[in-house]
Amino acid sequence: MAIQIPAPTPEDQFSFGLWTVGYAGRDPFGDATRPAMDPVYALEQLAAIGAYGVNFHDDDLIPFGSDDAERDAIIAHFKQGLERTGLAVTTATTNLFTHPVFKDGGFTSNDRDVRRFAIRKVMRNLDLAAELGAKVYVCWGGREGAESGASKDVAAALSRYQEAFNVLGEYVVDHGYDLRFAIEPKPNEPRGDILLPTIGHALAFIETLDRPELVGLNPEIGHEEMAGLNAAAGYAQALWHGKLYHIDLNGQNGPKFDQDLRFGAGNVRGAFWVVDTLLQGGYDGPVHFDFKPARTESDAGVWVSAKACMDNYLILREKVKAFRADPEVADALAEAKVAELAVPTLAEGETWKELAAWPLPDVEAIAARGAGFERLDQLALEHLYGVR
Ligand SMILES: [Mn+2]
Repeated sequence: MAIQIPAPTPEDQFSFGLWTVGYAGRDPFGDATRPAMDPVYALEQLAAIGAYGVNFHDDDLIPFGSDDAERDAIIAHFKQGLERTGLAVTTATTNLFTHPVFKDGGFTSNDRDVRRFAIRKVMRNLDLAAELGAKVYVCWGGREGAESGASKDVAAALSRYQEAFNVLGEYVVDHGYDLRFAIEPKPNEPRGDILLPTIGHALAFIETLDRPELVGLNPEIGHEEMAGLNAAAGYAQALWHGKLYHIDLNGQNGPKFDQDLRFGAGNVRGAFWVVDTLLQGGYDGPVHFDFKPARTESDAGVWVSAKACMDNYLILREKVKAFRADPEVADALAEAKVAELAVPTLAEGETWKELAAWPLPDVEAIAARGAGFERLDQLALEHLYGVR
């Protein structure tokens, strides 16, 4: 039952970070297996495979330590590439993790000079992000954390994290930039334990900020699964809070190192439910793939795996739509009382007093009812396996 894979369209808003396709294959145990990639070459190849947009860390585009003349020349060259390829800059972010100065973090380093430098570095790239039309500014605090107990006062670190977002929120408002921040949670790696490790930690933190409306989430499938969490459920909660400002789709096989597999590889079943959650929840932002092409691959393999991210999303979207349109699924959903969960537990005007007076039903008879969830789930699997 082969399905026709749709071609990507601009409405799909598929985007890739320069650091994704540009990953040269360096890992903690081995050197780069591919040469450094020119950002403008990345734009050309992304346009050729049908991508809509591109993202970058400041240092992906402008090498750390470049002087103003070098910076201006790089930006001019990049803008020409954008114009030639028609790619949009959907998102930008800051590298607060590679340079040794950030070895104890950026916003939450114990060293105050580092914290001041980190905020300055973000402010400078916010200017470029706004100039290039980005609407979301991702903040992944990979170095914000610790390996040992006494070295990091977590409460103080959270206060400094809060301070950084308050200062940056003021910066964006004062400059009139149409930009919102998206925090990307991750449990560990590179730090032993990272601050704001899950969607839930980040959601609670955001509500403490001066401008909580300016800050949402950029959940990554792999990061949620590294923590043993259900990524689709996390996306659903972020949507429920109105905080799903951006998404990082990729693949992961359970709690282990951050694999950053192409989207759709790894936990396939989880990927199906992520796509379903995004469609059901009406997510309408960029669909960003934060993956690393395997270091076994040549340049040709990089573009095979990048295109596969989009293809796998489009394949899963077709399968999710077919699942949702299947009359047998509608019947199974009804049997499983899925819609009943949307009915408030108390009737309109009812209070605990009416509930206390409610004549109890036959609890044993209710307990004996089957939920019908297995039938519903098997229908989803049959769509996923391609036999329906
Ligand atoms: Mn990752």
